[in-house]
Amino acid sequence: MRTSHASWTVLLLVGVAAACAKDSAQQQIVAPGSRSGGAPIAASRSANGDDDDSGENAVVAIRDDCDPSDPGWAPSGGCLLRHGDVSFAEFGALLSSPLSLSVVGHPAWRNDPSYVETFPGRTVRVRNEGGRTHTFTEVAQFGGGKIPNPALNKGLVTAPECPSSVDIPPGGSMSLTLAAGNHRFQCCIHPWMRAFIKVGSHGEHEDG
Ligand SMILES: [Cu+2]
Repeated sequence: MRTSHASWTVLLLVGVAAACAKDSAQQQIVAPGSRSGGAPIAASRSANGDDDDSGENAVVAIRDDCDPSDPGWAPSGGCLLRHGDVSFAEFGALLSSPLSLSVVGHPAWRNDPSYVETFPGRTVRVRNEGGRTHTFTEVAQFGGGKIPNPALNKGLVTAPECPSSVDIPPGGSMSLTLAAGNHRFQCCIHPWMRAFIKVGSHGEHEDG
């Protein structure tokens, strides 16, 4: 157990090193259950009850709602939630709509919040609170993911950042320190899971 955990961490660090080489963002991914990756998300958010203006770091939760009692999830990694209400069949049915040319995706698979405003020097903490593996990958433009399943990527061109994206397993987390500007993130497995992080250039909100 110790060995597999250690090797998993090394794998992540290699991936992070590769990602850092080409991104302006600094990121650090923490394996599930490790000391620095545990509790702190809820705690940091509720520490003084304020929002971004307080000087606190921002938090994004990656969420899904897979039903762990549904064996349909097993062939693709299972569902590690304790409680969840979405069957594999329902997930599949929500991938598309007859009224859309591109993938729609189940709305329970999402980043929460999907729009964050923060400031340079503050950390954005991202944690996979779902029961499935996800990625939180910075892309120049939103696009398709890395899984060779047409249903997951219908109508989308693969984002070039996705093939080398780093998986975040359930319970895993990462920290981002972003330069000023706008940053697009998406899941490279479920490409409708998007987030937009706006890093202002000043220490406080401007008018307007
Ligand atoms: Cu995902």
